[in-house]
Amino acid sequence: MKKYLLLLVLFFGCSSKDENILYVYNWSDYIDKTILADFEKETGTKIIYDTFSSNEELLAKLQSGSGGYDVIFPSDYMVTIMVKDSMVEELNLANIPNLKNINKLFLNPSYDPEQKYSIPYTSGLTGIAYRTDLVDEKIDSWKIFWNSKYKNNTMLLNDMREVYAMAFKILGYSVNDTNLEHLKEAHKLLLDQKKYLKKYESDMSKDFLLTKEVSIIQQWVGDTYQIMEQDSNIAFEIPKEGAIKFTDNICIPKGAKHKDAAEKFINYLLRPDIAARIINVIWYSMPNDAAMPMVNDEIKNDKNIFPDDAVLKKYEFVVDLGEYTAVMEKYWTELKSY
Ligand code: N2P
Repeated sequence: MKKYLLLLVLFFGCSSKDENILYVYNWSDYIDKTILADFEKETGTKIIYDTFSSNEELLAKLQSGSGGYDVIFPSDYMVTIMVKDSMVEELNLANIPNLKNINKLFLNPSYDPEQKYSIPYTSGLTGIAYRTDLVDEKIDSWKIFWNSKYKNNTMLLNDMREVYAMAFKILGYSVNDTNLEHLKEAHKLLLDQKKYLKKYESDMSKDFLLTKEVSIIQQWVGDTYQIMEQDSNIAFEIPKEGAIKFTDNICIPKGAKHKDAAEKFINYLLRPDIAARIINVIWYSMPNDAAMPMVNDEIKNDKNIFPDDAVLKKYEFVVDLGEYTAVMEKYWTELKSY
């Protein structure tokens, strides 16, 4: 009898301890970390924070059943996939009143028309980051990655959709093209590029650029601005062919153990002062109107972070390709192993 009592005490003891924990899984370099400590102080909820570097990595982690996350940050097309596969919880918007701070243009997006599963977090686009002290020509095209001068001196994102999007755009196709002949053409182009590629890498490529181990990388806008802050010889260009633009979102995975705390955290991230702090550190735009007066001018006035319509027109949102994704994955695996 005593033994059972002990087990019972242990069980409830553990679970009540776990009550005050929130498991957050976000992209790398995508928050002001001091905000996590502030949330912990304000609410008494401890945050366990973990990062990923592509939507596909996030999907695989969730599909493997590991992680036990309460809050995740999928991009637009990944929300489509997760909703379709019942991988995300319906949100209780009554617990997220700060949604009122979000710009109306970002509400009810095509991937979540009833705003049931996702809250917009950031938006941005992909471009070319490079070292002005190692590159002495004008960069305005993705084709620079095929210039033999930069042999072994380039890195592309370790991200299937981004890499094929770049090749598709050079060839004049959509980033969401599903014609197999076009995919083969893009694949051939990318196989040829491998001669000049050091590595497919999303997070660490910034460090390689900082240490001059590479001179040109494919990178997202805010991540590039984060290192431009550290080194004035780093610049960012929008390629004339265009590429991917995205909205990243906040969701709660199906079966999350701390849904209330997760919604409290989401609401916290939408608080104007908190959102402004995030923008000022990560250099990505957030569709939070109320935060804008607190955002640094150099960010607010930057045309790469807040692009105008002419730029946005060249860029495309990724959409879920359904079963065709597996076809692209086959080519991607070959490209990486070649
Ligand atoms: C965060 C990069 C996220 C941009 N470091 C791609 N959704």
